Amino acid sequence: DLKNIRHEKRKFPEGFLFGTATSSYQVEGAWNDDGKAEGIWDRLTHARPCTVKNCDTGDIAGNSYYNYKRDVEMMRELGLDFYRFSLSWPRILPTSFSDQVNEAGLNYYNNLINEMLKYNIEPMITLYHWDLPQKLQDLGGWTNPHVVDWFTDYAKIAFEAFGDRVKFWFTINEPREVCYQGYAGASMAPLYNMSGYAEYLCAKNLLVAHAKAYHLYNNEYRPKQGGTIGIVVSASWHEPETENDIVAAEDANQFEWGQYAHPIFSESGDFPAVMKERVAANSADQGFFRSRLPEFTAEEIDMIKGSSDFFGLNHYTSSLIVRNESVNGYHVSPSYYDDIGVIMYKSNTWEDIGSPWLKVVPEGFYKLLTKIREDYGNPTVFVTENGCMQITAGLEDDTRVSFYKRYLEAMLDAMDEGSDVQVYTAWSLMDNFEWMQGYNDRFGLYEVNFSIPERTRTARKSAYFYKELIRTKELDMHYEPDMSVPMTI
Ligand code: GBH
Repeated sequence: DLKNIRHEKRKFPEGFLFGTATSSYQVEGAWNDDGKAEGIWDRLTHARPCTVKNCDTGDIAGNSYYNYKRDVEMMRELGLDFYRFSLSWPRILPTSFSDQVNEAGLNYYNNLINEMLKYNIEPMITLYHWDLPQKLQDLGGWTNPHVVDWFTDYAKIAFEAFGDRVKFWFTINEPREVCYQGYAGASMAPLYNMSGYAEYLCAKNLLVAHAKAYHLYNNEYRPKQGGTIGIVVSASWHEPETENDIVAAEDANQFEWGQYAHPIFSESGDFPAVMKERVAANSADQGFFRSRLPEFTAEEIDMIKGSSDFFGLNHYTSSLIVRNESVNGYHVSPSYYDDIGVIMYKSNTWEDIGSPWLKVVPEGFYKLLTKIREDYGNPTVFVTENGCMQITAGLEDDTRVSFYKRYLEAMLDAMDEGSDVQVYTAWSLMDNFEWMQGYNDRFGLYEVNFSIPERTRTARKSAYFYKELIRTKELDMHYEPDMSVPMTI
């Protein structure tokens, strides 16, 4: 599968950082221990259990709340420079608001952070990776503009508690998934299913909340704590089906991730022009008095512009794009996809690893990094997630080793042409609760045995590969991990 190898071995630049990532709801478990409040994923998995594959829940997950020492041991085995994890808002703020802080929750994160620092592993914290307190959801969650205050109060508590030791902060993981999947679609908590409205309200509030938290850190904490902070955008590459679909593919890029990147990283700020035009035109045709896309004020545009020290990028796969203006009723109207006016699908020439959405398309990663460099003045990029799943259990994950080799090669190609990528993060350190796919889709460098209380973790072949990559700071396309050697620190 490693056709057309252009380089046998390639060095990473001096100072390049390698890590892995997880998120709180996906690994912690202990869903109501020690004063943790209910989050939107607790509610979804308990109240509508079988919307998730196999009726799985994150009640116990990998039990990292109790297994954090083993987790840090795995980081040491791999030789990670850093570990990116997220804080559970409902674990830290039992009332959702700033009046009470759960000491036990703070202790858990302090223990994890201190254990990592003992071994020189840099903690990187995501403030929000999808587990909103249920009480805030009852108030409308990200569609309520007051979420801006709720989020910045929570961020302040986190900067105060951990900022003396934590120098890398991510405000929000994947706004597109939060807003589209959670509020427009019914594929993530809270399953709002209000496409055409709710995702746009969410997008505006989320960007303002992010920017307020950024400026809070920048003004009050950076001077004394000296860290760096930004947002994490999920971006797929959108490839035109034919020459005729080049504009359509660009529209898809602008809606799907430009919606969040353009307000922050472009010169002009604000939502992308094409998005404002298309939603306004459709809204007028549909008889609305105003665009379904809310406007930012001039001050908001200014505040959001530049509010990220780096471009945090989660990238997995690509889609093919073909123009479809819905004249034949392909999309419900009004809806987000009706507003974009495209159909997205997967090329049958792309490598299939058993997932409907994740096809292996390394050249899409190269094209995406190139576009980010060209469109936004070559921002520093932190690749905050990249990886692939396996559907069946097992340690010999050759497909994943090949995935990593080829995506890393594509990333190095973009870096050779000037992309300023400084950080790479494998998703994930270990198997975890893969949202609507439950424990079916496994992304771990370490396998987790979910059928025994210990939740034992075992290194896969890809863990051996990643360890060697980090040890040598070199991508060797021919490296074949030897799993007969025990994994040690
Ligand atoms: C990331 O999202 C998340 O940050 C992380 O928590 C997650 O575990 C990881 O990816 C792996 O999925 O089934 O056709 O509706 C990645 C972006 C986009 C991936 C939507 C799942 C579902 C497509 N996600 N996609 S579909």
